[in-house]
Amino acid sequence: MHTAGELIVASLVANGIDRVFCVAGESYLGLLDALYGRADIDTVVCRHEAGAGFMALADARLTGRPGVACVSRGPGASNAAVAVHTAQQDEVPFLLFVGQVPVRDVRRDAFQEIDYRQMYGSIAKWTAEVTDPARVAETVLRAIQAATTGTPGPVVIAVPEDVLTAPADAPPVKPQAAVRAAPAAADIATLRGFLESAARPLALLGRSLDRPGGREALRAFLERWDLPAVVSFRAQDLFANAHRLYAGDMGLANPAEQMAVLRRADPLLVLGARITDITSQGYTYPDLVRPQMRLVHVHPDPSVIGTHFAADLAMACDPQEVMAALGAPSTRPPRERDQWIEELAAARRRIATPRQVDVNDGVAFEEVVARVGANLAADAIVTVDAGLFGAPVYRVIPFAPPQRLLAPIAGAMGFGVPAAVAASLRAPARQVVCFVGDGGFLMTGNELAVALERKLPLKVIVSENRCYASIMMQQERDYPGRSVGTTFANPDLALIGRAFGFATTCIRSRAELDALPALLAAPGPQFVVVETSLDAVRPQRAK
Ligand SMILES: Cc1ncc(C[n+]2csc(CCOP(=O)(O)OP(=O)(O)O)c2C)c(N)n1
Repeated sequence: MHTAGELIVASLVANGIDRVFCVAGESYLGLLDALYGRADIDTVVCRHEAGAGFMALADARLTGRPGVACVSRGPGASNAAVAVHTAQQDEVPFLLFVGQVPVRDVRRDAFQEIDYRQMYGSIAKWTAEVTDPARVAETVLRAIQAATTGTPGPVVIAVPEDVLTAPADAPPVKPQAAVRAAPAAADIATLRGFLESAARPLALLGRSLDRPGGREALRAFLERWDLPAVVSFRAQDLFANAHRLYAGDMGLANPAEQMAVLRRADPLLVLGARITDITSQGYTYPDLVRPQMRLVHVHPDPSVIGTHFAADLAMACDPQEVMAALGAPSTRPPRERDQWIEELAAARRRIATPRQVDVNDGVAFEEVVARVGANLAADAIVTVDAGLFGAPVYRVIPFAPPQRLLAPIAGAMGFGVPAAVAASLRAPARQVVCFVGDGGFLMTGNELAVALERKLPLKVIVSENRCYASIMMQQERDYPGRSVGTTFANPDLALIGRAFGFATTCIRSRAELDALPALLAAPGPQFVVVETSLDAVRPQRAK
């Protein structure tokens, strides 16, 4: 006979989960105890529940399995909320286990009690509270299923402390077969017709392709069909950015000239992407609600098709199955296709070419990014926090699989460092580089303690400008001369890096950028503080 806590852990292990991220709490001692002495699951002790959650998300993106975090009730669960929201917007399978007050006290407003179904109601895919040990197995099965199917996302499982220690007489939950809907033959025939005759087709690639084998299948498919593609928001690592068919990304605000070209696409084949706010340029691309071109929307989750944009062909099925079913074209593409591909590439080249800006107040961070991008290992993992420093990462680094980009689609500050720690833990032999601003670094930089403890060789590049530049630049544009609430004083960041066991370098001038290739190639952990120019990103200057 085992306890419910032991049943949960055994079920996670049976489903391939080999790592959990946690901050301890008295409300889930029974779950912690079930992790005791297990060699098949690694318990990573984090310093803040946001960090634990972000680490679980990064781990999930690298493994394709749900990321798992365990946190305490009330305060712990509140700290973890940012990761739940990020998992929802980023489409990441995430299981958050929360210790709950004892069953007898549930809904009494007991010490640190929260009704998680209300708290997480609009940001989790599913929230469960298991008050009966006999229903633990069923809940874990449904939680994994909900987190991983359709549009993957976060599931919160609250378990009262006395349920965790109660006997639970059920075998561990075994993995469920994957749900993969195949396309209808008639839809494939229609889509073949669209693509074979199209002079200006365009694919828009999304996160459903971010899975083992997805990138390889995608590249082969695009090449077979001579089909140019843009990637959805922050999904640059789906397809080689230097490829002739890569037409760029849907970013925070694509230039009007590029959008004018993209607007002439026909058909637009949305492959495994949700057409979200940023990907659709604020619901303006394609035209709302009746797109100007033929729209084909392929997504495993029927609920994301036709939510804002009416599709001419709606295929609620697996995008990889669609690529396989399409096979190869039976005719050569129309003659105009080459010219279209060149037009798309030219529009992107204008944005992606790194610029040199002469400034006197530090280093233009774009030059740091360009130098790092040119010196990344072929299988590097790049993590990015939210902030203005990150903008060039998406424009000028030519990502190519198996390189990975882990950046929060939800735009959550604090993601970068924990994501890098989790990535380095998962793949210690790969080069892991984290770009983070001084604002974001002081939110979750404390998770470098895990890097210290586990001797992780990650490279952290902090952009220091002593302000929330992303917001301050908008203030300067909209409220000239009235900056408030956006500047701050910093502690000695290099000293912080050293305190966490990192070799530390400060870069204050363009000439000092020459140190970067060796720092990136160094075997151990490196912490680089860049004195970042604000003049280089001020609104009146060329962006
Ligand atoms: C958790 C969170 N809080 C606030 C914001 C709003 N926000 C977006 S970018 C930004 C500034 C980031 O500052 P920093 O990390 O120093 O980078 P910089 O913009 O200066 O390059 C802020 C406050 C956010 N996205 N996430």
